[in-house]
Formats: sequence, C-alpha cells, structure tokens
Amino acid sequence: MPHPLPHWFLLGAGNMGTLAAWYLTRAGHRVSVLRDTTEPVLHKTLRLPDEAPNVALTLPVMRPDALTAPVRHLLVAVKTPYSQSALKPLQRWLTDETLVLRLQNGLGALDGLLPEHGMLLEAVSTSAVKGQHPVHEIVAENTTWLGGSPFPPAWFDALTHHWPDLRWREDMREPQWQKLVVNAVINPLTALHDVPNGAICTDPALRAQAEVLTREADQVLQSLNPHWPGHSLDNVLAVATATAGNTSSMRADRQRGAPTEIDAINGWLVKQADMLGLAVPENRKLVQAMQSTLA
Ligand code: KPL
Repeated sequence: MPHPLPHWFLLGAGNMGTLAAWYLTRAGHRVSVLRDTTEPVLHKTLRLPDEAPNVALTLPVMRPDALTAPVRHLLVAVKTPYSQSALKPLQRWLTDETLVLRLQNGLGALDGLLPEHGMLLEAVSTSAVKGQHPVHEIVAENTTWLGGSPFPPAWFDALTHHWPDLRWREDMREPQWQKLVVNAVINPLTALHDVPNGAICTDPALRAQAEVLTREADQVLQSLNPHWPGHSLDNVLAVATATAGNTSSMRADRQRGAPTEIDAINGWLVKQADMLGLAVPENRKLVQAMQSTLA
C-alpha cells in the first residue's frame, strides 16, 4: 500500500512559505494555511523567472481555533519574531507524532516551543523570492537542503521531482551555518545602511565590517565544531555579488517598520559566543543597533 501523501498545515504564507506550498501541491500534497482570518482561501500569484506564465495558487485557510484533531504535518515558515505567537494557539494539537518542518532564517527560533519528543526537520533554501502577499516573484530557484534525521520520510523521493534541486542531508549544520553567516553579514549591514546587497562588496567601509563580522562568526562556529572550514568571507561576498541589486529581507522589514530576524541570526551567534566565553563585539553591536532602531 503506498503511503498517503501528507496534509501540511502552513504557518506563514509569505515568500518562502508560498514557494514551498507551491512545490508541495505540485507533488500532490495538500497544503492548508493556518491563519486567524475569516477568509476561506488565499489566492496567490507566483511570478516565475524567464518570462514563464504566472502561476495562480489557491490555498485553503483554516483558523487555528477550528482545528479538531492533532496536526500531523506542520510547515513553519513564519518570520522568526512571530514563531511564538503563531505556535501558541496550536499547542494542544501538536504531539510527539507531529512532523514539523522549519523553513526559517536563523537558528533557535522554535527552541522550547515544540513537543519535547516531536520530530523536527529543518529546511535551508538558497532560492530567492521577493514581493508581498498576494504576488510573489521567484527570482531564482536554487538548492534547498532538507533533513536533520538519518532517513528521509517516505514522500521525499517523489517530492524531488517537483521541488527543484531538493537534497536530503542527515546533518543540516553545514548549510544552516553557511546561510547563517551570509545572513549575519548582509542582512543587518544592508538594513542599517539602507543599501542593496551589492554595497557589501563595493563600499570599502561595509566590506571591512563584513570581514570582521565573518571572522567572529567563523570563530564561534569553529569552537562549536572544529571541522567547520571557516573562510566564510568568500561565500558572503559571492552571495552579495550574485544578489547585488536585491533588498535583503532585513532591510525590507526595517523599511516597513516590521520586527526583524536579528535575534535569530546575529543574536544566536552572540548567545553561542557568550556560552563559549568568546568575544564577538561587532555582532553584539549590530544586534543592539538593530534593536534600538525599532525601540
Ligand atoms: O537570504 C537573504 C535575505 O535577504 O534574507 C540574502 C541571501 C541576503 C539575499 O537577500
């Protein structure tokens, strides 16, 4: 008997959540958005690269207080500052049987919010999507790593036919940490200086700051795992060059006056450094600077 395909409940139908929902529905999975609204469905438009025709995606919506049974598959794609408020109304419907898939920037945002013995898979996407509900523009479809446990779920192989360059990894630390360092440098610097990503390479002062931030991050990650290769600056500059004209997600949040993901990105690094007894003054300064811009 083939396994039935999952019915995912999605928290966060922003850019990345919508992209994931589209790939999952293409593979035959059901996806319902959990949201406190009276709208019965969300109508989305996905703009594709290379002038391919737009995709119309209709996602059913369910209010968290309308749930009547435990959630078996939960996709968490809310921005990290909203993790706690999004998960709170679901607490009684999350069990050790719930498979949670976390698709968020940064690290640690779900710590203490999920059932102690539940199953957590992590996803790291290097795809780029911009826009605002209901129109999401897919700028580039790149690798997504999914994993965090020795074996993939039964539905994984079939999903790779519908989710471009989807790869399984037992240990997610390397792609997570690579992305974390990129986000820890590009996001707060571009947000604080209100510049596009490319300025990290072209503005000598920002490039110098990027170098110090990256060195601090590599030192923390190397203390956590002596096999961490370090030398992350090359990757940071490569991403800044490849996305030179883009507005980082933190810059966009700051421009909107919305909470940013600084705590889950540089804040995570500072917390690890404190536990390890390492000094990370530049990262600490950025956390404080970002926090005071919203105060
Ligand atoms: O992931 C990003 C973000 O903006 O959050 C980068 C890679 C910096 C691209 O803008």
